[in-house]
Amino acid sequence: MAGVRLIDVKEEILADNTKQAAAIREDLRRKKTMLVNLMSSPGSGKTSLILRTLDALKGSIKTGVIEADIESTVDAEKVAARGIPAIQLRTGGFCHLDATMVTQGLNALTEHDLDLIIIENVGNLVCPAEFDTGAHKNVMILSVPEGDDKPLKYPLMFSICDLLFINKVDYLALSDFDMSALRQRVLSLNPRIVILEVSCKTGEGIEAWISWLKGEIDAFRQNK
Ligand SMILES: Nc1nc2c(ncn2[C@@H]2O[C@H](COP(=O)(O)OP(=O)(O)OP(=O)(O)O)[C@@H](O)[C@H]2O)c(=O)[nH]1
Ligand SMILES: [Mg+2]
Repeated sequence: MAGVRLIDVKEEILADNTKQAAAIREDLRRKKTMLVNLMSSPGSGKTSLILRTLDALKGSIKTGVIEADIESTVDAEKVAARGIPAIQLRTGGFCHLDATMVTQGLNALTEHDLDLIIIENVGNLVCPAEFDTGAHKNVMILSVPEGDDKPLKYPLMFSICDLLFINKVDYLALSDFDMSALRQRVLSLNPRIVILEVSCKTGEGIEAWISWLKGEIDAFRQNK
C-alpha cells in the first residue's frame, strides 16, 4: 500500500451531514417548529400513522409533512387531500434522506409557519438510521407481519429512536409475533425508548401516541 492515499469517504459524508443536521435543529428551534422523523420498512404503516396523526391534531397543532420516496407522489397526495401542507421529495434511487434533502423540503414549507413537521423517510430499516435528518425526535414503526426478530437484524434503527410503534396489532391473533421477546430485544438495545402498540386500522393506541406527541411539543416550546 506504499504511496496509496486512503480517503474514508463514508466518514466524511456522515460528518458533513451531522453538521448540517445540527444547523437544521437549531434553526427550527428558533422558529419553534418541532421536526419528527418517522422511519420503518416499506408498507409498515408510516403514511397511515401520519394520516391518523393529522386527523387527531387538526385545529390544535399546525402541521406539515415531508414525504420521501424513491419514486411517485402518492403519499404526499394523501396528505394534501386533507388540506395539510405536503412536500414530496423524490430521491430518485437514494434509500434514505440526508440533511441536504431535508433542507430542500423545509425551504418549501417556510411560508406556513408550522408548529410541527413530520418527515416520512424512505421505507428502509437500514440507511435512514445512519443519516441524521436534523429531527428533534426520531420515531419508527415495526409492524407485526415483519416479525419480532427485527431488532436482532437491524439494531441501529432501534437504538437511535425515541419511540417505537408496534403497528398492525390487529394481526396479532393470526401471527406468532412474540411481544414480550420483542420488548426485551428492543429495551436491551435502547432502555429509554417508548414502545406503543397501535393499529392504524382500528385506531387502537393512537390516543397514547397523540398524548406523547403533545407532551413533547409542549416541552420543545418551553425549550426543555
Ligand atoms: N391491518 C392493518 N393494516 C394496516 C395498518 N396500518 C397500515 N395498514 C395497511 O398497510 C398498508 C401499507 O400502509 P402504508 O401506511 O402505506 O405504509 P407505509 O409505511 O407508508 O408504506 P411505504 O410508504 O410504501 O413505505 C396499507 O394497505 C395500509 O392500509 C394496521 O394497523 N393494520
Ligand atoms: Mg408511505
